[in-house]
Amino acid sequence: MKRYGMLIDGQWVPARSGETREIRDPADGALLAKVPEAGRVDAEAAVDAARAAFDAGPWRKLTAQDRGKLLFRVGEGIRAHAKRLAELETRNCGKPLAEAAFDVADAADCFEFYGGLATKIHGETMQVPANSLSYVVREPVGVCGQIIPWNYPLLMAAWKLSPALAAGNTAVLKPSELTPLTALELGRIICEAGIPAGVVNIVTGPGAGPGEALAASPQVDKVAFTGGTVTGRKVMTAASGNLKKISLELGGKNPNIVFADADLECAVDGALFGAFANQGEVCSAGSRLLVERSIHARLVEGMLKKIPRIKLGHGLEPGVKMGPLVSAAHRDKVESYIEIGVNEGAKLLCGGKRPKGRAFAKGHFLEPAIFDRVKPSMRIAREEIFGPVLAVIPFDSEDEAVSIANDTEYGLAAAVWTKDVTRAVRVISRLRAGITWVNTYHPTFNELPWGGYKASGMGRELGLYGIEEYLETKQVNINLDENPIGWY
Ligand code: TXE
Repeated sequence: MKRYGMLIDGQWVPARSGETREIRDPADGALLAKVPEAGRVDAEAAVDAARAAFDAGPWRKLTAQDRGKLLFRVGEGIRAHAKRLAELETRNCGKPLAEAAFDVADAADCFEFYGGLATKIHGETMQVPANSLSYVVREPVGVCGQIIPWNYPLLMAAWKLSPALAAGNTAVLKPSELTPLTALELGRIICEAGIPAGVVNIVTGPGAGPGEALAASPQVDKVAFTGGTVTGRKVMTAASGNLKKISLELGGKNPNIVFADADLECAVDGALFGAFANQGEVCSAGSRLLVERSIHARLVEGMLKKIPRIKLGHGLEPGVKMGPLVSAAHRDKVESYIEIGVNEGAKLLCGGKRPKGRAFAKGHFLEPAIFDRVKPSMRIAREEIFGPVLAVIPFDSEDEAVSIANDTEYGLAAAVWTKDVTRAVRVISRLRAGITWVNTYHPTFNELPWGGYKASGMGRELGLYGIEEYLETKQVNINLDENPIGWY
């Protein structure tokens, strides 16, 4: 069991209250670490440090090239500790080791992507109807409050910190209270890379208190949040106090649409992976499987044949494809949806139960569930469950598929499976979602914008679009007339 401090102004400190939180392995309940349980005052101290580092520290004087080099060093540091970080991620949030290892490499890539981008931030010169040299410069927004969830703890920290730092901001990162460990390890790597004190602060604690303080603080210029839609609304309301800039990445109820002409084997794989990767605890999970009626029976049969291959267990065990859910409370929530689905009249084809046996006794495991005969009006087809529960909805025509797909408050991701490229392009253009795939599900690239339409959030992360969220735009007008204006 390790004791962690949190990172404020370059120091590893306890909570002012002295309180700590136990961090446990969701697969077996083992005590992994104790971390400070920050309160509002700790978050405020971290904001003060980030404010001072932005307003008066050496950070703002660094060249973009130097900032870029520091980010590359962070990427290298992540790679140097990749194995340990992946194991820690698996222990803390439950995901299988292969998935954690992928996330760790992706986090390093993300720092490198934005390390490269630091030197490509530029403005432009404008012709204006006056004798003026007029140009536009891009500047950092300032102090960024960054609140992240528990499903991709290290990767979300990378998605938030790397564009903010590339753009020259300072940050206070608040990991989920359930999964702070890899973010704290990242803090260590960031310090070792030579990023000055106060530029990155990491506050561990719950939403109530430190999370709220970050969202509301008048000293914070921008808040970036990834999490549930209900919390996103609260963050947005709190952020309105000083009208801080805001970006939100929220939930989804994403349609994965399979047409009859799709390659069936690929579609079966894509449907399962879309729904059950990372235990289904993914905002972009393909949790609604829309299937053309003529292949419905064959697709379902194909999935049921493969479901036993999704081996449950501790994510560190070889061959395990699905770990536990993140917490007992979250499993309760997901189980309540199994009950809701059954009561609504959907047909539970498999899963939805706690697996039996000693290996599972102390973990928050749940067998992957597939519901058939789901109606678009049912709650299991409308609400984000955020667990291994797939709702299968048959359709008869392309128009009907599009209409069901778009009939949701969300608009994060969507996919289409078909061999007809014209249809693929046509359907994708009609889907109201920010992230779309054809004949695949889930690949995510640091180069491309990530974010949703409608209640799935606002703003975009990643790629060139992602850094925009961390930049202000300033116009500069240099008068080239030498005479007084003579207005009066
Ligand atoms: O998330 P929260 P929870 C969805 C998913 C899940 C549901 C609830 O459907 O079942 O949200 O999960 C911090 N002010 N997603 O409760 O509350 C909190 O400490 C400021 C989708 O775990 O959104 C954590 O750091 N911050 C999702 C972060 O917000 C607050 C990922 C996320 O927690 C706060 C996770 C407040 N008032 C859940 N309250 C995705 N989009 O990927 C909490 N927090």
